[in-house]
Amino acid sequence: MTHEKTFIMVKPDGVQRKLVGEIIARFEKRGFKLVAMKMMKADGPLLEQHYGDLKGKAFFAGLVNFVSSGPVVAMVWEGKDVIKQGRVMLGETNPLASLPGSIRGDFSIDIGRNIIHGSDSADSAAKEIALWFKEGVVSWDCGEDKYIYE
Ligand code: DAT
Ligand code: MG
Repeated sequence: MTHEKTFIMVKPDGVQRKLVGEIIARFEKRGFKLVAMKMMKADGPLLEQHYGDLKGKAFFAGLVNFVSSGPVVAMVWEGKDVIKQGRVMLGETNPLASLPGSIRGDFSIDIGRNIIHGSDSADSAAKEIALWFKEGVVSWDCGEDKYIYE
């Protein structure tokens, strides 16, 4: 189904390092469709909800603190299998385990500075899109779709 959606966020390290355009370009060139985007500062309560599954982890406070330290770019991308494909494009959580060609493998080194977030399942994608884009996303027809999907 070509209307699957995933939540992708460039974290403060990716914004500071001016990787927003590079990341958007990779998703666009692959053929995925941007249906929502905003730059914002995420506060602690939002991030505690977003990373709720990780609450018991030793790195949780540091993670929330870092991701709230500066602007992020939150996006929703749409397309066939985009949740799984987005994760493959990101690489592994630990950049040192990420292959060259992946975003984390090409642009990062430390796990706590891995520059980008991507939903890991249909369930988390739905929750994250609802959490970050309460205003909803944009539905639009892309004229190239007939050259991307057979
Ligand atoms: P991912 O971002 O690949 O979905 P995750 O959901 O397990 O990974 O963790 C969220 C973020 O938390 C991750 O991008 C970086 C940080 N993190 C995860 N494991 C960590 C660890 N062992 N030490 C420090 N930060 C960690
Ligand atoms: Mg995760």
